[in-house]
Formats: sequence, C-alpha cells, structure tokens
Amino acid sequence: SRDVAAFQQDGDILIGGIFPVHFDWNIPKKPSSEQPFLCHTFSVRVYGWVQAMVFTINEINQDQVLLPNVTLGFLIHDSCFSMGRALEGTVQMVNGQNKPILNYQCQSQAPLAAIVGESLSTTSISMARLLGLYRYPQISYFSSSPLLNDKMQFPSFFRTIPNDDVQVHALAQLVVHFGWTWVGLVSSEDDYGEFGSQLLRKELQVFGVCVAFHKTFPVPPVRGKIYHIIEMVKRSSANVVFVVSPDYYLLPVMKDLTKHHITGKVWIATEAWSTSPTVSTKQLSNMLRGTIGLTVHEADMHNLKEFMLNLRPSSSPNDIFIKSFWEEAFNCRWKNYEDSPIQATSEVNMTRDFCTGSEKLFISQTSIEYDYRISYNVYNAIYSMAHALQNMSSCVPGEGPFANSTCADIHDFKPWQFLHYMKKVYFRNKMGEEMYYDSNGNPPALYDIVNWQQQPNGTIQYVKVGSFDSRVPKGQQLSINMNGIQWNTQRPEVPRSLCTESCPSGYRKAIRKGQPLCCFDCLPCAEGEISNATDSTTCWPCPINYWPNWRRNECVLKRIEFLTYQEPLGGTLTAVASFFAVTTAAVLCIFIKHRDTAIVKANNRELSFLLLGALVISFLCSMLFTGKPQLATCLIRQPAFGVTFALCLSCVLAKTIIVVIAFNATKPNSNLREWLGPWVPIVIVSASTLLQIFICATWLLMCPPFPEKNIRLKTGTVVWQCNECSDIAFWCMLSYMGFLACLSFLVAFLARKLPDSFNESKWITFSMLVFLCVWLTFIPGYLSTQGKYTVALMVFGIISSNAGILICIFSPKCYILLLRPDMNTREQLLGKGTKNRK
Ligand code: TCR
Repeated sequence: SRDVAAFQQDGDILIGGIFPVHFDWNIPKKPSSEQPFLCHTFSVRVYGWVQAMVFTINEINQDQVLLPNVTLGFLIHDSCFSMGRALEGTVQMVNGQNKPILNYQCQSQAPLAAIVGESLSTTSISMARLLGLYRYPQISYFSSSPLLNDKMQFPSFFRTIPNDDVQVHALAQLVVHFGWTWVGLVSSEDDYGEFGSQLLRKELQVFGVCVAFHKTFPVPPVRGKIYHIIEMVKRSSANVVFVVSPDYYLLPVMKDLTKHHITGKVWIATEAWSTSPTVSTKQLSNMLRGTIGLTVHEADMHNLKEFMLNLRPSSSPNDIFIKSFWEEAFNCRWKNYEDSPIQATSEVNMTRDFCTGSEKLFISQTSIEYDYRISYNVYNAIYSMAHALQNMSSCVPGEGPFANSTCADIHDFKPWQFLHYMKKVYFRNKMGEEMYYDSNGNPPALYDIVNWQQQPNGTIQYVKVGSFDSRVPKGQQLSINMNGIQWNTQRPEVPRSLCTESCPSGYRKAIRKGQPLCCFDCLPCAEGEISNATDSTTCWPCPINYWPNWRRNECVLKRIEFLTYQEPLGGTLTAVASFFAVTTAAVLCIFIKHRDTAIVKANNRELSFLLLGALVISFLCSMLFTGKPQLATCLIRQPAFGVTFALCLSCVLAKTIIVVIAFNATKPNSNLREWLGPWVPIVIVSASTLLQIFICATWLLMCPPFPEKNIRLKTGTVVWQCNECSDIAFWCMLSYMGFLACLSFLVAFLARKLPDSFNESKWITFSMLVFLCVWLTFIPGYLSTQGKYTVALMVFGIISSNAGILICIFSPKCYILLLRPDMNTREQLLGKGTKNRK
C-alpha cells in the first residue's frame, strides 16, 4: 500500500474533507498496481472550495463564542474525480492512519467529527454507504441527487446543496410564471441528464406544461449525432428549451447549434450549466443571451475573498495544492517538481517561466474563476458541524440525550453521538441566513435565478433577476424582477411559447386527437352556453331566465317579449282600434239621432243598433290583447272577442235572412207573412250567439287559458303570452264564426239582387267577403309567427274584419244620412229599389 497525501492541519477535533481538486485521469496502458490514476488537470474552482473550508475552520477557531476551548483541525484529500480515490481517502480518515485499510482502528490522530464531501453524487453515494456503517456524519456541498434523500440507505448523509427535486420544482414554477406551456427538452445521456430530465418531465406535467420534444445526445457528444437536436430546435414552435446536462458536455452541442443561427429561443439552464464559463463564451453569446437559469444561492463572502487574495505558498506550507494553483494562476512552473507530490504527475508546459512564489493575486484575475456559490455550501457545512459540536459540548450531565441521560464527551465521542447533534442543528450564519437540515438531511432550498445578459463587448454576464425559496408558502416561493430580464428577442416583453393560442372567454378548448393537451382548438360555446375564463375546458348553460350575451362570456337576463302599448306596433294597433271604436260609436249616435228616418228604419233598426253596439265592444276587445298578459285578460280576451264577434255576425245573418223573408213574403199566397214578426231576428241572433257562448263556456270550464312565460319559443327571450290551453277550442270558436260568416255570405249573395230597402245584401256580401279573406289569410300567418307577432296578427284580424263590416254596411248609409238627406225617404229608397229591379 502507499500513502495518500493530504492537506492537513492539527486540532482537537478533525474535520475531513474530500474534494476533486484535480480532474481528468488516464487509465494506464500497461498493467500496474501503482498509480492507477493520473490526476492531470488542476481545478481552480475546486481549489477555491478547499480554501473555503480552510478559511471557515480558521474563522471558527478564532471565534471566541463558538467552540472557544476547542481547536478544529482538518484533513483534506484530493479525490481526482475518482470514486476509488475518494473511498481511499475516506477509509484513511476514518482509521486515523495514513494507510487505507478498513477497520484498522488505532487512534493516532484526534477524533474525526465528520467528513465534508464529495462533489459528484455517484461518489458521495459510495462514500455514504461506507460512512453510514459507522454513522459518521457526511456533509456534501455539491451532491444534489434525489437518491441521497433515502435515509434508510444513507443514514448519516447531509448536504448543503438543495436537492434536484426542488430544483426541478423551481424550474417548473418558473415556466408557469412566464406563462409558457410548450417547451422543448434537450438532455445528455448520462446519469445527470437522464435522471434530471425524467424528473423535469414529471414535474412539468404536474403543472400542465407540455413537452414539445425531448432529444438526447450521447456523452461525450458525437458530431453528427446531434443533428436531430438541431433540426428539432429549429423546427419546433416551442420557443423555450430546457437543457439538462453537465456543462462539460454541452459545449460541442451548443457550438453546433450556433452554426445554424438559431436565435430567439429562451434557453433554460439547470444548475449544472447556468453559471458555467465553459458555455457562456463570446462565440455562443448571440445564441445564449437571455438564458435563464437556476444557480445555488450566493451569499456575500467578502472575508473569504480577502482570504483568497492573501494566499501565499510560503505562508501555507501544508497546502499540497497551492503550488499547482500557483502554476495555474500565474502560468508559471516550479523549479523542482518534488516540491509537490501531486505535481510530479502533471504535465506542465516546459516553456513556462519559473514561479517565484511572491507573485500577487488580484481580483478579477482572468485565470482564476472562484466559485463562491459552492464555497458558501462548504462554509455552511463546516459551520453546521461547529454548531453541532458546540451543542454537544454544552450538554449538561444528567440531562443528556443518550442512554441514562448521559452526555457525549467532546474530546472522545462516538460518531453516532455526533450524528444526533448534527440532525438537530439549527443556527443563523454570519450572513444572517438560517441553516438546518430537514429529516432527509437537506438544507433549506435557496436558488438564485440568473439571466445571461450580453455586454456591449459581447461577453456574457450572469445577472441575478430573482430567487426561489422553498421555505416560504407555496405560491410565493418564486420572486422575479421581470424588468431586469434581457431576452434574446431584443424586446422587453416575455417571449411566448405556446402550442396554440389560448382560447378567449366564450370559447372552450377542444383537444386535438393524438396531440399533447397544450395543443387544442377553440370552439365557440354552443347556443345558450357561456364560458367566462380564458382556456376554459367547458361551457356551461345559463341559469333559467338568463341568456348569454353576444360574446358568450356572461349570462344576462333574457329579453321579455309581449305586445306593449308603448311600442310602435302595439301603439298603432291600439290607436286604430280606438279610432274605429269611436267612429262606430259616432255612427251609432248618428243612427240613434236619425232613428226615425227611412234609411235607419229600413231593414230592422234594432238589429243595426245591436250590430253597431257589438262592433264597438268588439273593437274594444281587441285592446285586451295588447299589454302584459294577466290571468284576467287571458281568460276573457278570446271568449269576449268570440262572443261579440259572433253577435256581429249573427246580426248580419239575421239582416240577410230578413231580406230574403221579406221579399218572399211580398209574393202572393206566401205563408211567410207570419215570419215577418220581430221574433225572427231575436231567435236568429240569440240562437247563434248562444252557441258561441256555449263553445266559449266549455272552453273556459274545461281548460281555461292562463298567462305564461315561455322560454322555448325564442332563443334569448322570454315570451310572456297567454297560453290558450286548448287549441281545439280556439279553432272551434274561430270556425264557428267562419261558419256564420259563410252562411251570411251565401244568403247575402243569393239575395244580392233582391229589392230590399236600400240594397243592403250587396254590401253584406262584400263585408263577409272581406271577413273571410281576412281570416283565411290569418290562419297561415297565425301558425307561422311567434310571440308578440301572433298577438298583433290576431288584433289586426279583429280590427280589419270589424272595420270591413263597419265600412261596407254603414258607410253608404252614413253617406245618405249626413250628405244626402234628400234621398232619405221611403219613396226614394223604394223607387231606387224598383228601378234596380227593372
Ligand atoms: N450536483 C451534481 C453534479 C453537478 C454538476 C454541476 C456537474 C452539479 N452541478 C455542474 C457539472 C457541472 C450538482 C451531482 O452529481 O450531484
């Protein structure tokens, strides 16, 4: 076996640290047991983490309050990104021996409290299995895999980096925040990419975001094998592309993509490349500006920065890495290689100048890329241990947490005793931030959201535009300063990434068969239905008496429809009806005034009065049809109309019949003389009217009409109407009147040439003709109109047929009465009559 060199500093209690200070390793071509790894390339970034550990331990040692009587020491191993080396270092630390032999415990060193490490989850997992056996607390500053949440497998594992589950959750929230529902996904075919992209897909699905495409590239990326990615990114309508891959694999992929001039996309970076200088190069900046990514929270660590600037090889003799660091930082080489054991293997360019050791570090030295984010994780890891140790040392004997209320001895404690305190640790660090571990050993998850902003000189700068904090209630975890974001579109508004535009209210989403849920068609809501939110999946019907407005996003009260006196139609009809009623009444007055003149006396004066009276009532009846339907008006309007009108018709009928009888009675030997008495018209009128009264009474008794609010008749309107209840009764009533009219017409027609007093039959024929025409045209009209127009038609029918009778029968008489009183003698009338006959 061989010794593994370590960077160490003595103390009362030791803290182990495992960092991949070098990466890149070669597997030797020739079989050899020695030196299986060649640690090649020095990582300045990781060296910064190492120094953060050193700095923190020194800070704690100087602290008068925290662990005043205990000096912390450390032991730092380089894992060279190799699992084997990491395990080697772990075993060595646990044993307290410089030999990696398991369970060979002979304490030659101070007690080891815990181990800080490692970076990659894969390595941390194997370490955690080993350390878990002895319950040694292990705190990783970089291993974010959710696998490590399992406390059954990894009972003593903690970390100060948020776990990737939370990251994926934060990324999904970010997408929702910007209103994107259609995103692309590109991932590497390694553990990080495969596992991370699966988690991300699941989480996006939870938030209803659809993945437009998911493309993977092999690692290391092979030219030509990423062609499908380029095609997809170019073709897809998704303007937002997630890239889940470690930064070191990403460069060739991104380089290929820039060649195709892909711009206008928003790239979403996971923590693995969001602040990676490898990717944010000038060459890629046109494509990648505007990228938004999550990074581990960064705190202001100015003391650490100062500490780093004051590093000197001469003042850190134990630091086995500082010489390599010097070579990197100042691009020089040391005179004698043996100065550093690890150095011996690295292949430093022999053309470099020699290092002197007195070079001075300065801020923003381009060759130095410190990473204060992970350094802050290291810082918190060490502080959590110090606080746990502090809690352990302040245990009061007899009140301790262990068996029989005992305490642990700060100078000689068991790993599981310390583990107990680690689980319970809670403190505020010097930056004022809370630190604790949850039941899975995870820290409070804080992420910064960075935006890649292109500077005028073409370089990319990571600008913090927001943060994510898992501790605050759901819904407020994300805070983003939208105005601070620079997009790739050169416009200030958030770019859109939707499969299809969202549906406005009044429409509903209709899924497209075979396509993701985010792609849909918008269909207008069906008649009578509304949707009042954008992207509604359903439309719902309006409540009763309500109806959609024209945009179909609100239910409004339905329009009420009935024939009113105020509207033009109803008003005109009422005016006309009243005009005729007044006229008829006037005619009646004239007749009464001239009741003893020949023309009034001729052809049964009483019947004329009755007819005129009935006409007046009939005109007035027509007004019952206008106005709001009420129980009373509904009940009486049809019967009133039917009866008065039947009365009119029977008067007319009686008149014609009397003409016929009178004519025949003048013939010699006629036995019709006794029929000339006054009872004939009385019988005719009362019989035919009674029949109508009987029809109407039956109607009212069997099935009385009633007012109703009809919503089925017209969409969007409630028709207030009288329900006639029985259509049969209605048509019976009408047909009975039709029958009376036909009868009068026939009789009058046959009698039209008879010499009556004043030729009335001709006019009656006319009026009945008018009547029949009106009601015959009424039928199809009545059947084909709806709502108030039916009513208007009814009124029109009543008025016009009444007017027909009035005008045809009475206007000639009025003419003589008012304008030609000279003709108003019996002789004149009869003479005219005889003349006619000749
Ligand atoms: N933790 C990862 C690996 C990883 C990584 C990165 C790799 C993280 N961040 C940045 C390359 C670049 C976070 C792990 O293995 O747990």
